[in-house]
Amino acid sequence: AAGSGSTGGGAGAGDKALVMGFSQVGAESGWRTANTKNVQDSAKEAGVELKFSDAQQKQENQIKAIRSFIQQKVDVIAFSPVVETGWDTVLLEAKRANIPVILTDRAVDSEDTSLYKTFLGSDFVAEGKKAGEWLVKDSEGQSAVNVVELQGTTGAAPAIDRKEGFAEAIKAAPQIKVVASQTGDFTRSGGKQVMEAFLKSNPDIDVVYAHNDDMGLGAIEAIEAAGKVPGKDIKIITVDAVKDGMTALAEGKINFIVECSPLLGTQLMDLAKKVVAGESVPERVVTEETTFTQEQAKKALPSRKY
Ligand code: GZL
Repeated sequence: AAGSGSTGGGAGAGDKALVMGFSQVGAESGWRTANTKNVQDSAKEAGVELKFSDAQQKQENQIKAIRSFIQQKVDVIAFSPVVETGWDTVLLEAKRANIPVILTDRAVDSEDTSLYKTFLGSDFVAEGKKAGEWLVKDSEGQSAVNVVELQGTTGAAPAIDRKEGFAEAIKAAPQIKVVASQTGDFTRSGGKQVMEAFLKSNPDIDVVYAHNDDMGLGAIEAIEAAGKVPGKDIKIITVDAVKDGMTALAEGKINFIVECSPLLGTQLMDLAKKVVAGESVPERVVTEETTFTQEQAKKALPSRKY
């Protein structure tokens, strides 16, 4: 639910704990809740006082939260922008208040890059490319491969870029066609509802490309309700590699997952301390991530942290 709270802090007598205002997208997916937990745990470990706000996937709530952090004169603001556009005004207000801003997870399309100090997160185009490249290999020798795409939140950087990367990669195999593409808003219920509609309007679907595990898991429910076998009658490719997705992959209901790490907290706290101390930081810090086949998921599951 929406709300804000404070955790961490108390870096010891004398030196004041760094205060961070963090505006989170929401709690729409397993990735997001893992990311929230990691940011909160990392703040505690780093002795950072965290003022946390959940925007329930609404941009106006994020803008309100950032304005509130400015009023509270926090030392640094970090946020994951739910969509790419519409941030310049509030980021200018933070700049005028001399409060540095760090982008984490998702990006903004502001021309003026002086509005934030750095971007910490994944290369979403690369993630889409990895998904497409796997399908190109898997489709060798097939005459026609019909794909339906479950897009993430409309206007969100991961949705825009994962679509772009996938489309780029599948150009290598003209027999692969995206016959339908619609947003499921990164949620399980959204993925299920859109997949139900796709199944009604497209008789022969071969593959689902879902921009996150949660929509892929929703699609599995719709595919099974239609009497088809997910992973066999209709193959599924997703992005994230959270526990529920990796479990479905190990069971063969999903065929391939591109990892997107939510564990950004430690790097975020380090960057925040450097930025507040006036040290220079890279303008972009990209996270390390890999991909998983069914066999790799079976091996990796026991040691996964989220
Ligand atoms: C990606 C992140 C996306 C995840 C989804 O970094 O922004 O948002 O892929 C989440 O699961 O909802």
